[in-house]
Amino acid sequence: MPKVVMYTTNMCPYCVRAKMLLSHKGVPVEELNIQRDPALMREMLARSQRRTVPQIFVGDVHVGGYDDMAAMDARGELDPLLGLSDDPHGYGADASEDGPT
Ligand SMILES: N[C@@H](CCC(=O)N[C@@H](CS)C(=O)NCC(=O)O)C(=O)O
Repeated sequence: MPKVVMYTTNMCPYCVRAKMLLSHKGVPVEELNIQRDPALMREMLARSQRRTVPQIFVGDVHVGGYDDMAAMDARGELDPLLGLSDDPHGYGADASEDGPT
């Protein structure tokens, strides 16, 4: 499973929601709190080109904020990125049932 890094601040409802989503999937998150760390904030800006928190990275892939991650999850794209599934649309079981025509 690739490392998941999340830039956060102390009072951040979107960060809480993002951490809950990943926690429900059993994914460990390295949290980098930028609140009192200007160097870390510059790092987040440089890596994401965004100023809001959270900013989430799965390995080297910039997922974005909570909304971006939730949308990826709804499209079935998050689990494969996290290494939890390699069948993003869940076609595997149905496809084998259909068989060749
Ligand atoms: N759509 C973004 C919203 C993120 C957001 O608004 N975060 C707040 C903290 S919870 C923030 O960074 N506010 C500061 C700002 O908007 O400059 C997401 O889902 O991550």
